[in-house]
Formats: sequence, C-alpha cells, structure tokens
Amino acid sequence: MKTQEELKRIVGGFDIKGNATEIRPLGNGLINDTFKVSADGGEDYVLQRINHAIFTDVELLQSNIESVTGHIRKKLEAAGESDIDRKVLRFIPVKGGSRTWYHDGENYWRISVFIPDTVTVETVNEEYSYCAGKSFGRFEAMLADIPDKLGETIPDFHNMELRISQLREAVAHDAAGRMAEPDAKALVDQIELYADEMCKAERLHREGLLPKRICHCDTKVNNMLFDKDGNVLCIIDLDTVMPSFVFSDFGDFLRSAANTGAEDEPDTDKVNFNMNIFKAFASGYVESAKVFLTPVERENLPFAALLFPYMQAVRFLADYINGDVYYKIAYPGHNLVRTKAQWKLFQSALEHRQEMADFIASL
Ligand code: GN1
Ligand code: MG
Repeated sequence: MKTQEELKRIVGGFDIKGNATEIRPLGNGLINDTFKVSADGGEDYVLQRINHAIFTDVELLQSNIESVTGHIRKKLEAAGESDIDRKVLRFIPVKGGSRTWYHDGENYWRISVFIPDTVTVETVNEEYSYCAGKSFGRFEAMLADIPDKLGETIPDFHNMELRISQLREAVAHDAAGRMAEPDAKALVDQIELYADEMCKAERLHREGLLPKRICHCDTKVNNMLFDKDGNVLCIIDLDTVMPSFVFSDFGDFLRSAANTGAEDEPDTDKVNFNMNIFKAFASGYVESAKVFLTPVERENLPFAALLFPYMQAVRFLADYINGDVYYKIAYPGHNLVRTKAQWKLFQSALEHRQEMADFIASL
C-alpha cells in the first residue's frame, strides 16, 4: 500500500485546484482502489488506482470515459440542465498535459472531481428503484447518438458464451485444486444445466435480432450517486461503458437491487428476488427507454433479470476455481460464498419468470 506522502505526490501530478490535505480509502469496489482526496482549493477529488491487470489498455479506457462524460455533458447543457457538475463526472488532466491518467512507473492513476452531498447505498427501496430505472433508460438514450466509436475495455465483457467457456477452462485446468471440493463440483453441474438457455442473447445477436448499444455494464446499486430525494444524480464507475445488449444495465441493476440479501450473503435463506423492486425499476426503465427499445429487447427484459445473477455466479465460480485471481476477496472461500448467493438469487428469480413477463407485457 502507498503512504499518504506517496499518494499526495501522485495527486500532485494532476492539475487540481490547491493541494491535497488528506487522502482516505473510499467505497468498496472489487477491482480498482479508490481514495477520497480532500484538498484546500475549493473542491475535493476521487483518486483511483486503475487495475491495470484487468484494464490493460488504459489509454482506450480513459478515451472511452472522456467521450462518454463529454457527450453527456453536452446533452445536459443542451437540455438546459442546472448543476451539471453534479450530474456527470469530470476527470482532471495531468499538469501541463491533456491526458487524464498518470503512470508512476508501476501503477496507473486518475482523478475526478468529488461530488459532495450525495450518497451511495447498497440497498434501495421501490421509489429509488423507479428513479434508477428512469435514469438508466435516459443514460442509454443520451448515449445512443455518441459520435465517437467506443472500444470494448474488456472484450466480450458480458458475453455469456465466453463466460461459460471461461468457466469450462477453469474447470479443465483446476489450477487451485478446488474441483475436488463437492460444493464447487455441484455448482458447476447445476450451472451447466442452464448454459444453453442463458446464451440466448448471443444467438439473437447473430440472427440480427438484437442490437448492441452503449451501456454502462456495471449498474449495481453502489455504482450510482443518489441525492437526498432518491434521484440518481450521476452514474459512476465508467470503466465498463461499452457496446453491449440493453440486458446488461437492466439485469445488473436488479442483480443487486432486487436481492433481499448482500451479494456475498453467507446465509442463502436471506437471498431472494424482490418482485416489488423489479416492478418499480422496470416501470421507470420502460418509461424512458420505450423510445428506443425494440420488441425483442423489451420482451426479453425478464430474461435479463435471470441472466445477470447467472453470469455473476459463473464469473465468481470461475475465479474461485482459478484460485481467486480476479476479484478482491476478504477471506478464503469468499468467491464460493458469492457464487452460492448469486446462484440462490438466480433460483429465486426463475420462480418469478412468468410474473415478470406478465408485468412487462402490462406496461
Ligand atoms: C466488479 O468494480 P466493481 O466492484 O464495481 C466487476 C463487475 C461485477 C462486480 C460484482 C470490471 O465491479 O462486472 O459485476 O464486481 N467489474 C469488472 O460485484 O469486472
Ligand atoms: Mg463500484
């Protein structure tokens, strides 16, 4: 870990107002390291160490983010919105340059302006979910006409066929010897039963029936800044903004929001799929996304709600079998606990499949 002095030196490489006075860890992402930087120049900042093992092309990553934030900023200006600096992230260039990232010889870093008086939460009520649905529909609508071509910062990030093949490779290599554990083996077997069905989106895409649009691809609840009234002010964690199916944002939000337990809840009895949250979110989302959603996209929204707990179970399990090389873990076996929780959520969502379909049809 870096010392305060080292972190301050890194911050000093960016064109911030004033100087950093204090730097503290912030948030609980599983990929990057995030810090809150207090400064004496009138605004505070968020410093992030970019996980370069996962985001190997930092230049592409930051170029995507600059395109997206720039485009949203223009849209908000054109719509005559107030308080724009609270509604879209602003990244700070390095001193004497235009790059928004800095390499210290070992790590890549970036800084954005901290947006005060906002909250991040791990759980949301129905009212917040409805607002979040509206915001995401709007986020996707705003990005529909972005002129820059965005690259995939993690190629095939939400490609279910790829995720299944990665799990199969992990099983075949069994790098950490964990396939000898009955729990791991049983989960792999259960996952395989649904593999074909869950790869439906890739098939629809190949048949020309499902477009890719610019999506956020990591819409879990804690990647949003809410204001006190439950409005999503601003969407954060933009590393994975890239072309994907609309299922990504719809499904991943519900994966966290409609879960009655934590993503890594050890007591799976506490994990259930909350239909009231589904209904609230779906109502908001369809309201603002109906302008661009095709019938195929719309009727498969319940599929999206199943796909994401499933995909996350596959990813956590593959990482467990690989020996915990991707997600940060807090204790041995964490990725297996996460897998079981996501698997339970998937089971619970499956029970509500028809109810979800009926509700979407009623909107
Ligand atoms: C990661 O960085 P964070 O924690 O917001 C992951 C997501 C997973 C999520 C599971 C780049 O997101 O895809 O859904 O963990 N991001 C990446 O909590 O893999
Ligand atoms: Mg995050």
